[in-house]
Amino acid sequence: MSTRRDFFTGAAALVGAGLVSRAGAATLPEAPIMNSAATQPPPPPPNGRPYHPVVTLNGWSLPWRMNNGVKEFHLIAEPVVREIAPGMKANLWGYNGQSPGPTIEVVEGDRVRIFVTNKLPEHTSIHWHGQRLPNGMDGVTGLTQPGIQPGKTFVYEFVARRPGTFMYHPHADEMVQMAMGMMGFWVTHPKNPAQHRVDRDFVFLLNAYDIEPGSYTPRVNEMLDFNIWTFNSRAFPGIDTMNVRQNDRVRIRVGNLTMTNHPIHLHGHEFEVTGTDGGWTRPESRWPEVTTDVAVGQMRAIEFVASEPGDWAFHCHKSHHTMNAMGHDVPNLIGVDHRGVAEKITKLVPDYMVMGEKGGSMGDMEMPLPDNTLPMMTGQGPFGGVEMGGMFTVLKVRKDQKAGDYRDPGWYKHPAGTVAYEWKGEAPAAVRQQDAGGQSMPAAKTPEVEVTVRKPRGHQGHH
Ligand SMILES: [Cu+2]
Repeated sequence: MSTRRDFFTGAAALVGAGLVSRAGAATLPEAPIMNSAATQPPPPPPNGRPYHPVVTLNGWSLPWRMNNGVKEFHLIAEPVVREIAPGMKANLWGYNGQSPGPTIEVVEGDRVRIFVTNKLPEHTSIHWHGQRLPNGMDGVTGLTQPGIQPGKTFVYEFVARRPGTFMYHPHADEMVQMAMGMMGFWVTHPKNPAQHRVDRDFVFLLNAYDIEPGSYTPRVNEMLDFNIWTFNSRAFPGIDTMNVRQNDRVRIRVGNLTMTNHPIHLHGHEFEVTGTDGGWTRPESRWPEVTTDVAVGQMRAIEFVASEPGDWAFHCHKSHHTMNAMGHDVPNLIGVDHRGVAEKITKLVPDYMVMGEKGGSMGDMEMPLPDNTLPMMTGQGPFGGVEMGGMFTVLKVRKDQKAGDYRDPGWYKHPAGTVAYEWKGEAPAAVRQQDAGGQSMPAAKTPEVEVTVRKPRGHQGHH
């Protein structure tokens, strides 16, 4: 983490805006910036009421300054470069060096003052999604405040009345600003740290971008057809794993600021939805799930005891959301013998790619990719290609992971005899299904075809 030291040289001009003195502060609080997309383990709160910090997946929590009992934060809305995964960077808009912005953590009853400096080329505002606050602090441009013009700093101040999980995002030129990645997480911890206590508390936002393969900047006029699906603006294998100790009580809070719903699925464990952005669910209202849908603008907190050791997949269950760009516009050719056909189709469909007629494992396809483009499905596991991209990561449950240790323990070492294995005995005689007339159905033939692959030239069909 680095501190924006040069900020203070510009502070005088911002003080001159006349908004700071109204908040009773002589100077603006420092605006720390983050220059890494790696998960930053949570620091314990240095002052104020105690709480058990959350871990933002591939993110960080914003430090504050205590000023006469008020927690002061400084967010800077600005263009950032976010690494989506090794091999791909995106020009996004965010806060304090990253997109999404830093997580803000406060405690129920805290008085909070947030300075928001706009370094974007257009006006912005911040809406504190889900909070109870004075109407004029709700951050809706035109309705509750004028837009924060470029170069200006606004102050939001309210008491964090309700404990729970919240998000923040602009309510100004929303389609552009959210498509560019302006969003962040907010957690208000309960005043009593023993309440809703868990051992590990992970948070992240779901976000989506439309970035043409080979380019760096999202198309912001996209309404539905996004091609980069991310947890906290990271795509697998760039998403950090969630590393826990066996029998830890684990909470994962997921907020959705994309334009579609995401059924979030955990392997190996059942969980309960214990919270929404409306608050904690009542225990008698909960039921077991292994997948929970997170609709647009919603947050879901799920909880479970991580009792099963192993490397458990955790992902969106829409299969095209676990793929990176170019996963669509590709015809299904399973069972198709395309000897000689590819050439004809290519004349009709210039970007046509031939996938294997045996299922076409895209993870193994060696396609020449434009610069700054992620393979569609990728990531290496201990048994080979994972063939995933996008919204996918792994929950690693280990007996010997120390409390408070979030380091990656490496791949799971399966006890002998607990891994699916190849049958090496004699194959049983094939039994054919009989049709209604008692005649034997012909077996499906697997044609032998050489699969050729064309380099995709773009993303036609989107315009
Ligand atoms: Cu999804």
